[in-house]
This record gives sequence, structure tokens and C-alpha cells, in this order.
Amino acid sequence: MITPRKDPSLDPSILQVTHEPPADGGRLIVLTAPLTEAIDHAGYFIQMALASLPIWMEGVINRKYPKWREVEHNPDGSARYMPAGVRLVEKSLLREHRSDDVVACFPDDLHKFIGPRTRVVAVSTHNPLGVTFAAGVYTSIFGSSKMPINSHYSRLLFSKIKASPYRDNFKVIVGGSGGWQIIQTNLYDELSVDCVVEGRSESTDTLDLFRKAIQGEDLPKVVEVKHPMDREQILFPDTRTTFGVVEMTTGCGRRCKFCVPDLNPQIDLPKDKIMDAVRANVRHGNKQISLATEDMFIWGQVHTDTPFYFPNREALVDLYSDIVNTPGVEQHVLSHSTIAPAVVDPLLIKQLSDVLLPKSPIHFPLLSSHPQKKALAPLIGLETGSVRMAKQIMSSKGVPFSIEDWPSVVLEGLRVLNENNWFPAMTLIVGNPGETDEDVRETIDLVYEIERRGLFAFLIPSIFTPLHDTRMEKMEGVTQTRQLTPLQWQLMMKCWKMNLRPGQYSWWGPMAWRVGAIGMWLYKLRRLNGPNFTWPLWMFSGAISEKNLQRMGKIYRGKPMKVKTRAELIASLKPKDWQHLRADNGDMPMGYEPLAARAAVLQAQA
Ligand code: B12
Ligand code: SF4
Repeated sequence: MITPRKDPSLDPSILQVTHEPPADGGRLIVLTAPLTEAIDHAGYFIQMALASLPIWMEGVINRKYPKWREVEHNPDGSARYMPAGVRLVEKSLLREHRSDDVVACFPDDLHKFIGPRTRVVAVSTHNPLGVTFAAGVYTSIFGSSKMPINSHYSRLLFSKIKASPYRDNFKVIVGGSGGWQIIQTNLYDELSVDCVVEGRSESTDTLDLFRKAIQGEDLPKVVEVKHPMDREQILFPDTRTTFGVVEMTTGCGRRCKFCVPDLNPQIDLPKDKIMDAVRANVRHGNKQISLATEDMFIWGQVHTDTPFYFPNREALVDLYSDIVNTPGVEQHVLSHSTIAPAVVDPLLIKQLSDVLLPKSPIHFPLLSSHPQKKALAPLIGLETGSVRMAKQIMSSKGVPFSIEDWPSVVLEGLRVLNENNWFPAMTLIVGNPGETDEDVRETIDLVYEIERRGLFAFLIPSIFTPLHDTRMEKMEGVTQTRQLTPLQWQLMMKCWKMNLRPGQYSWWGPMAWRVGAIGMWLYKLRRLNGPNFTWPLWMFSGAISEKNLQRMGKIYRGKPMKVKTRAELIASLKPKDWQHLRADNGDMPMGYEPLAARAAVLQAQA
């Protein structure tokens, strides 16, 4: 069981506002999501920051994005956009309910729709309590209040529902990828939740559950519903989604042991339905689109004769071209991918760049060679540089390449990506169960090698979090930042130091950074994070050079690595995989040509 955090900043006076009841008695089913998960403003990064910064740092977001709380409404007061999860619940319910019985609204508008007629308030949530990876860790590094901003707003939403004068008349059902956090923290009563649904809303079990709730029957605390097994059963939004999120695939197939989405069946969704959802978004005023996926590169190659890890170049380029060329789509952002496909098919990356860069809202002036300095930044899992660790937790992460070559796959993949103006955000897991100092050193080696080669990725270290239902669910990692070893701290701080490289181009930037980091340490962080944090922070601040810190024996500076080139990686593939390689990428293995010629002869004979 995870210990829940308290939110001292929740002001009960906000909840005591009384409103006139809705004139129509309210909607039968009211759908909502936390404000911080629904906003469609300023791109993906603001939501990631809201998930990762503690509530006391909300002012930073307010200053950077003064309008972040401003949302758009439909004429009836319902939400103009909602996370894709809410839209699918809405679509699922509309299979059996009238459209004027169901509404999706922002938390501040709940009182306009919850009335005496309301029987269900359904909440979709991504990360309500901030106990998932990369969210909890940053708030705890920074804070006396460990409540992430997103978690604060999620609690505010639940408090509003709890305070409704009609609360006794309706059931509260929660779903979405963060629902498990309520189960694990057992915060049902505090948040006033009756039932958490695990799984997709398309399932008929979900409809049964809503039926029961409408009839006022008691609901179980947890309901597990089945995931659709084929592409035709998956529904698509026909209204506007937050960030224009439209699903592209479910599942993944690489079977990393810590991963939740991989537990779902590997499905790539039909292009015509994706395009309909893109057009629906545009019709409802969206100018941006993002295809949600665990690995964009499997699309078009699921359950074909070719293994999914050899991407279907033509299909992908065709899909993305049609999306960005849809009239009204002004911006497109990538979601998640893996890195091995960049080594397998560099020309695919080039062709996708040609298609996608003009519509990318991301600009990296110091990194990009694009005339308008545009860039692409998918999220990619690096996780560890230790081959020993990688074998244990993600042995297929780099297929078709052997996991023994994982560091080379990362470096070669990053080279190809950077050459094409892709600067990914790469996640690393610190504190994996059983992680030794040697494992951390190997990851530090890889991080230094990235730096040495002039490559760039935003490296986002997070502390291992055993995620619900995964094969590592029962394992324990680091639970407090004070438990981190000096090397683990160093890895985290080195990543952040490298991330700041493109930002430090003014003469005053590095100076301000040093003073700020050391000031913060003196003020608060040294007590909070313990002595192991001290030297890594000095390293991060740049006030003492890394060379000197190493001489003083305070840090470990990664050693140069022996890395395989793309040609060597390709040469290491099994001959049975050669048939899936694209010769126009070059680097074909010795012996490939006679084999290909022989295959052509056999084909002609047949
Ligand atoms: C797009 C995306 C984002 C985007 C946009 C999010 C948004 N607000 O729309 C961005 C980049 C901003 C983002 C940020 C984050 N994300 Co995210 N994201 C995704 C991604 C790729 C797709 C989500 C999606 O829209 N899917 C499509 C919809 C249709 O699926 P769905 O929401 O799950 O909804 C289905 C069911 O859950 C269910 N359902 C949903 N709601 C409800 C409600 C009820 C009542 C019922 C019955 C059912 C139900 O029915 C739907 C299908 O019919 C997923 C991975 C994935 N494939 O799911 C990760 C994922 C959800 N994100 C994840 C994480 C960790 C984060 C961050 C915390 C990362 C970080 N540290 O910054 C932040 C949190 C943001 C926040 N505000 O708190 C994790 C969640 C892990 C967890 N909660 O345990 C996931 C699973 C990625 C992963 N590989 O692990 N994310
Ligand atoms: S590659 Fe990513 S999505 Fe696929 S199983 Fe591994 S962690 Fe999950």
C-alpha cells in the first residue's frame, strides 16, 4: 500500500460556495477530469511540469503561462475539449444513453450540471495522486510540501464533487490510467469515490456498471473490465480532445517488465478511423494533433509477416503525411517511441522529419539545423545504461538488436535522430530493484558518452516505481530521496545539468544557475535530501569543475565507451532478419547480396 500525501494547500473555503441548482435538474451522467489534465494550453510540457512540480512552485507556472487556467466552453457550458479518455467514456455511454443525459465539463462548471437528476459523476484521471514515476520524485526533491500541482488540482476536483449538495444521489466512478493510485492508497473515503474502473470504457462491463449506478445499486470498489481484443472494437473521439490526442496503437510488444501499457494487446488502429478523429478535432476548433502510442513505429506492422520491430516505412510516412496535411491541422507533436527503429531504418526518420518538422510547434534554436529551428521531441525510454540491469528488466527493448548492445543502440539511434532534428525526451529509471553501484556507473558512462559525442536528449531520470499489475509490481525500489546513493544522485544531477545545456547561452545564465542551485541547497535541499546529495549538487551548479570534483574523489566521471557503429550493429543481426532490412539505408551485412539474389531467383522460379 502506498502512503497518501496530505494537501495542506487545499482551501476548504473554495468548496463552500453555493450555487443555484441547474434549471434542468442536472445531467444524468456528468463526466470530468482534473483541470491540470484537461488544459489544452502551451503543449505537452506544461502538463508534464504540472505533474512534476510541487504545489508551492505553482507561481513558476503562473509566471511562465499566465493564462494556463483559461479554458474554452461550448455554448451550453460543457467543455470544448477533454482528455481523450473522457471523450471515449462519453462515446461509449452514448451507445446507450441520450446525448442530453451525458455531459463532459471542466471541474469549475460541475455545479452547472450536477443536480437532483444526476446519478453518476465519472472522473477520468491520468495521475491523480502523483505517485507514479517521474512525478513523485521531482516534487520530493524540491519540497517541503510534496504535493504535485496536478495532484492538488485532482484533489480539488474530488473535494468539489464531495461537497455537492446532491452527493447522496449519485455514485462517483473513476477510471483512466491513474485510477490504480486510488486503489493503492485506499483514498476512497477521503476522495469520496465509490468505484474505480480498471480498463477501457468500450467494454460492455463498463456500461453494465453505469446502469447499476443509475439504478442506485451498491458498486464494488474495483471493477476490472476487458480490453478490446481487436481494432474494430476500439472507439474514436468525434469531438475535440486535449492536445488533439487520437489513439494510434495500444500495447507495445517489447515486454519491459516495469511497463503498464505493454500489458494491453498489441493493436494498431485503422487509418480511416484515425483520420476521422483528426478531422473531428479540427471541426471542433483544434489546430493540434498528437497520435497517442507507446511506440509509433509499430503502426502498420502489427500482425503482418514482418516482425513489428522492422517499421513499415511507407505506411508510417503516408499516415503522418495525411495527418499534417489535413486542412486545419497547424501543429503536430509526437508522443512515445522506441529508439531501435532509428538504427534499423534511418531513412524512415529522415522522411518523417521532412513531413513532420514544418508542423512541429517545438523550436530548439541552439540544436536544430532546420531553417526555422524546428525540432521533434518524442518520449523514448532509455531506462538504464547497464547491460546487466537491462537484461533483467527489458531484455527485448532493443530488438532486433541484442540487449548486450543496448548502449550502442541508444547512441547510434540518438545520432540518427539528432541528425534529423529529433531531440527526444529520454526517461531513465534510478533505483531499480537490485541496482548496484556498478550498474549506476555504467549508466553514468552512457550519459557522459552522449555528452562526449555531442548528442542531445532531454534526460529525465525518475525513481523506480513499482507500477500496478506489472511484473515488477511487488518489487521495492527507493521510496525517499534520502535513500539515494551518491552515484544515483550524481546520475540524476548530471542528466539535469546536461538538459540545461541549450538554455545556457547568455553570459549571465550559468552564473545565475550556480548561485541559484547553491542558494537552494543552503536554504532547504541539504536537509531534505541528505548528505549524498551535496557533491552531486555542486557538480550540477558548475561552481567546481567536474575534473576537480573527480580529483577530490567526490564524483565519478564516466569513462569512454567502446561502441558499435550502425554497420556493426546491422552485422550482428541474425541472417533470418536480413530480409527485413532496407538496402537504401546502406550498411548491409556481408553475404546479404548473394542471399537476396538467390531469394529473387527462387521467387521468379516459383
Ligand atoms: C498522451 C499522453 C500524455 C500527454 C497528454 C495527456 C492528456 N492529458 O491528454 C502528456 C504528454 C501531457 C502526458 C503527461 C503525463 N503522463 Co501520460 N500518457 C499519454 C499516453 C501516451 C496516452 C494517453 C491517452 O490519451 N490515451 C488514449 C485514451 C483513450 O486512453 P485512456 O486515457 O487510458 O482512456 C481509456 C481507459 O483508461 C478508460 N477510461 C479513461 N477514463 C475513464 C473514466 C471512467 C469513469 C472509466 C469507466 C473509464 C475510463 O477508457 C478509455 C478507453 O475507452 C499514455 C499511454 C497510453 N497509451 O495510455 C501515457 C500515460 C497515461 N502517461 C503517463 C504518465 C506517467 C504521465 C506523466 C505523469 C508523465 C510526467 N512525469 O510528466 C504526465 C502526467 C500529466 C498530468 N497532467 O498529470 C503514464 C501513466 C502511468 C500511471 N498513471 O500510472 C502512461 C500510461 C505512460 C506510460 N508509458 O506509462 N501524457
Ligand atoms: S518499450 Fe516502452 S512501451 Fe514498450 S514495453 Fe518497453 S517500456 Fe513499455
